[in-house]
Amino acid sequence: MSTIKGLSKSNTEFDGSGLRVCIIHARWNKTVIDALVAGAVAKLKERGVKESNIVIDSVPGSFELPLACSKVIAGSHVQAGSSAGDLLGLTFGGSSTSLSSKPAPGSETSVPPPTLVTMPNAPFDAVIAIGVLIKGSTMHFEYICDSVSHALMKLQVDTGVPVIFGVLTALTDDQALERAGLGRGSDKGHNHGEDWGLAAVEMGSKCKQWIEGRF
Ligand code: RBF
Repeated sequence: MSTIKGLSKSNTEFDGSGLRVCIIHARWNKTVIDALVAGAVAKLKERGVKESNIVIDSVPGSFELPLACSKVIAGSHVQAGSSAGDLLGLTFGGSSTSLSSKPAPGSETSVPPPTLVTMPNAPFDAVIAIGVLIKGSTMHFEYICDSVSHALMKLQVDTGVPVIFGVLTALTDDQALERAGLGRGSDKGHNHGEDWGLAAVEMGSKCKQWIEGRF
């Protein structure tokens, strides 16, 4: 049966080429997280956001997302104001892969050296918070869902920086998989990470316009 639910397409294709976006994701439920992050990145790039202007970092779980988003928003403003950074053209830790300064113990990946990029020091125009909460047998799910969603909303209203709500709150593993386009049945579902990438470009562009009094 068809449904009336869901996101309708915008009439405008927003241009992300002048935007800088940060993705912060939790590491719980990694299979689903990886697909959602990939979906978000694909749509950011499709809308023209440069790879060097996509910063990605992780936190342990969804409960850590609001604080992390708050700190990266603040840090990007500090970075934007830092004249040394301006002169050197330093990135916020590399480019579109990681903010982390050290490779994980035992990992062979090292953080690339600072590189010259087009827009290295601009404050983030949008932040995407990605987490996957799957209901268990205790009350953790309810507490984390409630506090994280409220904190992320408060953060975007307080800072004026769009914080995209990329937190899946699923009752079962299958619900989570389907919302990342990984469904185990014939219907694979839809990758909501793609919607979050598009939402970041739309909200980042619109907020830039609105703040200048252009409507
Ligand atoms: N974090 C998630 O991102 N998704 C989860 O489904 C999730 N479930 C949790 C269940 C329990 C019982 C606990 C203790 C933590 C869970 N967390 C989950 C981690 C949580 O977001 C946070 O990282 C930790 O509580 C440390 O602050």
